[in-house]
Amino acid sequence: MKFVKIMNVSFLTVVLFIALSSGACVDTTIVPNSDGDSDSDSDSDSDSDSDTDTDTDSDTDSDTDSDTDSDTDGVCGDGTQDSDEDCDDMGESATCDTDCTFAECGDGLTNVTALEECDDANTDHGDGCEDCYCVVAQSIVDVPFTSTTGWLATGCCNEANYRHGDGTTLVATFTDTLPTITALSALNIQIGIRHACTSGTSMTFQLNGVTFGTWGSADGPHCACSNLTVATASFYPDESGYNLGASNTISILHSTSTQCMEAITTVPATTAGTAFRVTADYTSDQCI
Ligand SMILES: [Ca+2]
Ligand SMILES: [Ca+2]
Ligand SMILES: [Ca+2]
Ligand SMILES: [Ca+2]
Repeated sequence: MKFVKIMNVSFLTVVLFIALSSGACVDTTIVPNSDGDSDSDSDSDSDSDSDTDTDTDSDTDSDTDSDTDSDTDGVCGDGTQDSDEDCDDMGESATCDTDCTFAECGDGLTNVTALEECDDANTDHGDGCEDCYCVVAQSIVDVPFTSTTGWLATGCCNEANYRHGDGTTLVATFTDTLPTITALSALNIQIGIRHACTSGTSMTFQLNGVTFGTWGSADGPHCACSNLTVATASFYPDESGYNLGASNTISILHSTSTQCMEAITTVPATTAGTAFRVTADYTSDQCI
């Protein structure tokens, strides 16, 4: 057999040599085949391979992870940690929340077993809930004389900054600035009082129309132009009448007198011109 193959190759080689050396015309023009491209295969793309590779990787791997486990789509609270749960302790635990997420401060879910008193979903301080502990925060609003109407600054007893006393009502308005996510727990309104002159005269203080305190001639400094005493009257009005985060009105109803009458002045230890200091204690509404 080897001898036959050798003979056949030698014979073809001789024939080809004779043809070339004899000047026979060899047509080298590429003739398009019927598929329209210029290669010599019979498919219709223009590359020259004929997809004869021996790729045998026809997805015959043994992947069997097609959800054949016993996952029941995560029922939180069944005691089994499913694939979509951080944990599942069949309720609240020191490390797991009732929604089957880890217990973390700041996730908005108060987990008392994890010693969280509150969780307002932020890391802010001064809003009543800090690091998941309830903290009474305090807001101080100084209400200046400039926001009032009807004040008199001169006249009898003008050593007081402002005075009145003719039976009219003086009004001061201010807007509370407390965070809206909080709840008011206590309210104190301080007023600097210089005079409550003449026996029987008095001032009646109202918050949004509700009386929260009075100050009369028997309560403190009296009408004497040389009397420089200033008293700080502190009142604790019912906080339910306070407009959290909104406008509030403090009114002073004066009694009538023909003499030097009532006067208020700057609240001691505050910025000059502060007619009222409103101190509000508040805490997270989650702590109420
Ligand atoms: Ca579960
Ligand atoms: Ca959580
Ligand atoms: Ca939490
Ligand atoms: Ca906070």
